[in-house]
Amino acid sequence: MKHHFHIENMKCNGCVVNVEKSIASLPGVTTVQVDLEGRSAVVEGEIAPERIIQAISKAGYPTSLQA
Ligand SMILES: [Cu+2]
Repeated sequence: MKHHFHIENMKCNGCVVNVEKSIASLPGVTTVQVDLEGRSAVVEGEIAPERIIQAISKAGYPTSLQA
């Protein structure tokens, strides 16, 4: 399953690393691609998108599912 997210508040590559780490540490995630300029992320894996949203938001980046 591939999930697309819109992520607020990423300002530098450090933010990208934070977001990547918070997603990659979740069980079931196989690949993570974070786009700083596009303020978005694509995540592949067997995981509910709500869990990903929760993890990123908790790291300080308000996130929503992108259609
Ligand atoms: Cu930053």
